[in-house]
Amino acid sequence: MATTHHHTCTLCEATCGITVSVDGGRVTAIRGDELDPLSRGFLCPKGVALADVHHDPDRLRRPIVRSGDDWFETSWDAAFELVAAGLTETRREHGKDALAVYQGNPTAHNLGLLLFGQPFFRSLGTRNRYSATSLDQLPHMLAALEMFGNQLLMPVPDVDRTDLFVCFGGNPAVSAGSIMTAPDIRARLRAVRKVVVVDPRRTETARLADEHLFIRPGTDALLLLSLINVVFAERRECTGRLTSRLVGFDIMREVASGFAPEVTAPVTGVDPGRVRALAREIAGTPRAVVYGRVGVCTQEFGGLATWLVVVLNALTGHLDEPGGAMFTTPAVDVLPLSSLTGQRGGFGRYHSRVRRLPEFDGELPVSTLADEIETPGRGQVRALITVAGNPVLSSPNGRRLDTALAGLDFMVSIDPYLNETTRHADVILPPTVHLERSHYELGLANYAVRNTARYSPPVVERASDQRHDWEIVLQLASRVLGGGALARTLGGFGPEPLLSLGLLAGPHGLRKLHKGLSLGSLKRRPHGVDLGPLERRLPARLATRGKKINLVPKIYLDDVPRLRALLDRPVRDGLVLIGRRQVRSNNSWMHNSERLVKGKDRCTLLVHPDDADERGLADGDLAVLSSAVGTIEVPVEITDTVMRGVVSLPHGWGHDRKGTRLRVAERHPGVSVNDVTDERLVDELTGAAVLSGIPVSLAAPSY
Ligand SMILES: Nc1nc2c(c(=O)[nH]1)N[C@H]1C(S)=C(S)[C@@H](COP(=O)(O)OP(=O)(O)OC[C@H]3O[C@@H](n4cnc5c(=O)[nH]c(N)nc54)[C@H](O)[C@@H]3O)O[C@H]1N2
Ligand SMILES: Nc1nc2c(c(=O)[nH]1)N[C@H]1C(S)=C(S)[C@@H](COP(=O)(O)OP(=O)(O)OC[C@H]3O[C@@H](n4cnc5c(=O)[nH]c(N)nc54)[C@H](O)[C@@H]3O)O[C@H]1N2
Ligand code: SF4
Ligand SMILES: [Mo]
Repeated sequence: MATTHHHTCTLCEATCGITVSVDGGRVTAIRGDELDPLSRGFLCPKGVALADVHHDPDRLRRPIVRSGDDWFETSWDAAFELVAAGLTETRREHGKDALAVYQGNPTAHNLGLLLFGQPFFRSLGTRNRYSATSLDQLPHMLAALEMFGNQLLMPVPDVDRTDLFVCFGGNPAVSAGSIMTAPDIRARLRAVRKVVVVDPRRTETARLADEHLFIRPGTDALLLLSLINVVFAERRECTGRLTSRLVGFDIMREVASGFAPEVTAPVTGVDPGRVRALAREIAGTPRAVVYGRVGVCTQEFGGLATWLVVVLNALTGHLDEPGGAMFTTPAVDVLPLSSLTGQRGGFGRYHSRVRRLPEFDGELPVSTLADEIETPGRGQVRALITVAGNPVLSSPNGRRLDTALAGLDFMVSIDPYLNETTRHADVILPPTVHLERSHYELGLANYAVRNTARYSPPVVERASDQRHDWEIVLQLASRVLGGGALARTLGGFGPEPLLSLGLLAGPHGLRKLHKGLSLGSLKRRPHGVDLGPLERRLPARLATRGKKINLVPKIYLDDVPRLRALLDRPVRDGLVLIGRRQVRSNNSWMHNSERLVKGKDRCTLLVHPDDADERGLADGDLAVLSSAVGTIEVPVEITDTVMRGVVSLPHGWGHDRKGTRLRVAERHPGVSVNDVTDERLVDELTGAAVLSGIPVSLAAPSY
C-alpha cells in the first residue's frame, strides 16, 4: 500500500521539509513540502537523492569486522565486544589521550548524535578530540565566544528583511546557505534590493547579485579593515540602541586608522573607490547586513576576518536589528544549558602536543591529527573513533592522514559506508540513515532566518537488526566508561523525552501556557510550525560580563601586527588554489548516487584564460597541479569567472583508493583537492585550516 510521510532533509543546513511516498517498502518519490513554513516546497537534487542513500546496495546495515583486506559481517554484540576491548585496552595501556575522536559534518544534522554523542565523546576525557569545526566555522564560534560570551551565539543575516546583503566568501546559491538556514536562498536573494558579492570567483551567487568584487584570496581582513576605516574617517558610525553596550570603540578606530582603502588595494586587488562607495552604502542603508562564510574563515587570516565582519555590522547599526545580523529564538534553546554545563566554549586553555596548536571547545585542529598519530611519546594517538566523518578526503594533506590511519593500533568508525577513511577501521558500526530515524532540528534552528519548529518521525521502519547512531554511542559509553544501567535507561527512551523537555522549557513552551509548543503539538502539525521572524535579542541574550560587547578582544588585537605584515609581503606571481561547492555534491559522501554524479565530470580545475595560455593549456586538457605537499592530475576548465592567478577545485572527490565499497563513486572518482592542501598552513590565531589561498603551480603533463 502506498503511503505519504513528512520528514526533513538533513543533508545540508537548509533543512528543507520533504514529502516522501513509500510503496511496499520502496521510497517512490521525494518532493518539497509546500506547507513547510521555512522551505515552502523548495527542494534541491540532493534531497531527491535521499532515496538513493536509503536503497543503496553499498550501504552497510550490519557491523563489519576487518581481517587483513577482507571484511566479515558480525552481530552487534560481537562487534561491540571487539570495539570495547580495543578502546579499553588502549586507554588502559596508554592513557586517555591515546584514544582520539573525529566527528564529521553530519553530526550537526543528527538529533541522536547531538544529544548522546557529544556527552559521550567529551566524557572520554581525551585531549585528542577533533572535528570538522576546525575545517569550517571555528572562527565564527570563536568570535561569538569572545564578543557575545557563548560560542553558539553566532548572528544570522536577516535576509528576508534586508535591503543590502554583502556576501564575503560564501556561495549560498550553491551551498544553500550556511550559518544561515534559508531554504530556496536564490529566491530570497532575488527579493533583496541589492546584493554585493566579494569573492575571487564570479560565483553562481555573484551571477544573481548586483555587484561583484574580485578579491585576492586570504586578504579579506584587509578589505574589512578598510571598510571600517572609511566608516570612521567619514564619521558614519551609528551604533544605535547598542551604543552603551559596546566597548572598545576608540581602540577599534585606532586599529583601522592605518588601513585606508588606498593602502590595502595593492594587496586585496579591490579598487579603493569601490571600497569607499561600499562602506558608505553599508553605513547609509538602514537595513543592511555583512555576511562572511567559509571562504573567509578557512584562510590565513580567518580569525581576524570573521571578527571584523561582526565589528562592521556593529559599527554601522546592523547588529541585532531587523534586516541586519540577528539572533534566533529557537524552540529548544540549548544556550542556557550550555552555560550551566560549562560548555559556552573555551579557547587556548591548552595546546596540542606536537605543534602547540590551540584547543577550541576541548577540540584540537584536525590539521594536526596526523602529527599526533605519527609522533612517538606520551600522549601519542594509538586508537581512533570516527563518527560521520571522512577526514582522508576532507582534511588538508589527506594522503598523509591516510597513511597515518593505517598505522593505528585500533580504529572504529560509526558510518554507513566503507569509504576512504573507514577502510582503515578494524570495525565499522553502521547506523540507520535519514529516512529511518526521527528528526528535530536541534542545531541549525539556532541559525535559521526565521523561527520555526518541526518534528519528523521515521518514514520507514528500520529492520530489527539495525541501530541508530545514538544507540551505538550509548552502547559504547556503557562498555567503555561503565554506567551500563544509566545507558540502558536512556537507551530505553531515546531522544524524544529530552526533546520533549527541551520544548516545554523553551521560549515557545510552557511560558506560552495553553498555546505552548510540546512534542505532542508538533506531532499533530507534521509540516512544522511558524514562530515568526527574528526578533531583537540583545542585550538580554548576551552571556558576557555586564552584558557588554567587547569590539576589540585581546586575541584579535594581538594578531593585527601579523596582518599588517601582509601589506609588506611581495605579492606572489604564482597561482593560488581555492575551493568550490557544487549543487549535486555534498562534501565527500554523496557521490554513490547515480543521479547526482551522472553527466560530465565535475571535478575540474577552473583556470583563467591568461593563466592557461601562459602554460599552454587548452580547455579539457589534463594538467598537473602541485603544491608543497602533493601533486595531482586534473582536467582543466578555462573560464574568466576566476580571477587571474587563482584556480578553483571542488573538495570531496578522490574515490579511487583501494578497498572502498562505493561502486558508483568509484566510476566517477575525481581527485582529492586535499591531496594538495597543506596541513602545515593554519590560521596562526585560531588553528583553523587554511583551505583557501594555497600556493600551487600548474603545468601540462610532461609525458
Ligand atoms: N551543494 C552543497 N552544499 C553544501 C555543501 C556541499 O558540499 N555541497 N557543504 C555544506 C557545508 S559543510 C558548508 S560549511 C557550507 C559552506 O557554505 P559556503 O560558505 O556558502 O560555501 P562555498 O560554496 O564553499 O563558498 C565559499 C566561497 O568562498 C570563496 N572564497 C574562497 N577563498 C576566498 C577568500 O579568500 N575570500 C573571499 N572573500 N572568498 C573566498 C569561494 O570562491 C566560494 O565561492 O555549504 C554546505 N552546503
Ligand atoms: N579543501 C577543502 N576541504 C574541505 C572543505 C573545503 O571547502 N575545501 N570544507 C570543509 C568542511 S566545511 C566540512 S564540514 C568538511 C566535511 O568533511 P567531514 O566532516 O569529513 O564530512 P563528510 O565529508 O560530509 O563525510 C561524512 C561521513 O559521514 C557519513 N555519514 C553520513 N550520514 C551519516 C549519519 O547520519 N551518521 C553517521 N554516523 N555517519 C554518516 C558518510 O558516509 C561520510 O563517511 O570538509 C571540509 N574540507
Ligand atoms: S537544499 Fe537540498 S540538500 Fe539542502 S536541505 Fe534542501 S533538499 Fe536537502
Ligand atoms: Mo562545513
